[in-house]
Amino acid sequence: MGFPETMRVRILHHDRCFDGACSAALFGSYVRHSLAPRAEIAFRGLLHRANQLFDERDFDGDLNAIVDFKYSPSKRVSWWFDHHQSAFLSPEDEENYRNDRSGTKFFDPGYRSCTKFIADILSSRFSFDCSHMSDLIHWADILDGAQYESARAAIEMKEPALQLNLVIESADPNATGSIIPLLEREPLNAIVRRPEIASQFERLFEAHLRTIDTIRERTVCRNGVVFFDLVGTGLRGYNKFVPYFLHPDSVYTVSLLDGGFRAKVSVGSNPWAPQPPDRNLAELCERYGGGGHPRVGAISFPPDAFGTARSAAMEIVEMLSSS
Ligand SMILES: [Mn+2]
Repeated sequence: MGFPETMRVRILHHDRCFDGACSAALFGSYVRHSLAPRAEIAFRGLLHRANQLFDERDFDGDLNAIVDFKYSPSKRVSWWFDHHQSAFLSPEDEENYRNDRSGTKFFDPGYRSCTKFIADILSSRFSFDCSHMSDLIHWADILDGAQYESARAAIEMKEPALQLNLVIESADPNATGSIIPLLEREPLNAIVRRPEIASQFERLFEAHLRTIDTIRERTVCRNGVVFFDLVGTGLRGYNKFVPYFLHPDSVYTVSLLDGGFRAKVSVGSNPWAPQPPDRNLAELCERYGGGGHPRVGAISFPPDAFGTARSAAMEIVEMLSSS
């Protein structure tokens, strides 16, 4: 393909997400090796929020790609990959995607990870050999698909991929841009041994252990549904498997927290539940303007709308308790 030598490629990815970072690294590798070898590549993280998700000015590359995040009908976006069930902000966006004939926009909610989805598309349709990133593809599929052997393994974080996941999930918005290029060049165990990553992990892991105690103190578990409210604790997030480590017999978790730029209700299900969860959590969250996957979803409310968020959380607890 004939692109100018000074071409700029902007890759927008789900921020603070291991699968989003791996998806960006894999697509970046394709750009560098096949699509536009001389292009200058820049990454930008995208987060779910209560108001507008996209700003047209974010699409400032000569070529713009979105990976592991919602669809944008913008004419400036030429590549898109997503596997979230709630990929479309509106029926109009979905219609726009269905009518797209570019051949470079892809959606399959059947995939556990967007990284694996991109790898399969790039190898089958664009003859791109993804084997140099097979370890990353493997781990993105395990992490995004919650395929750990146990809740204990998930929270002990002995594997390098789990350690890097903690660093990425806790990063400041748009701060993973320095980690993504490493994902293509270095094995995961080398990345987590880098002093700047290792020191972040140590600090975050200490905080993670304290978070387990905070959640333990604030948790109510009734009819298989775990609920906790972290507003006022200063916690901006938590490892989503902590509730199942604390309550192995639970089926669902509903939580409320102050995410800074949003009041966030998270709804999850226990991958190791004694009886498999049967409620579609993406659909449940969509009723409140949120979304996600069948097994895990979230709703973003405006930053100070804790009352509204708490009411929604309690309604969801009731619905899940009676199922
Ligand atoms: Mn994903």
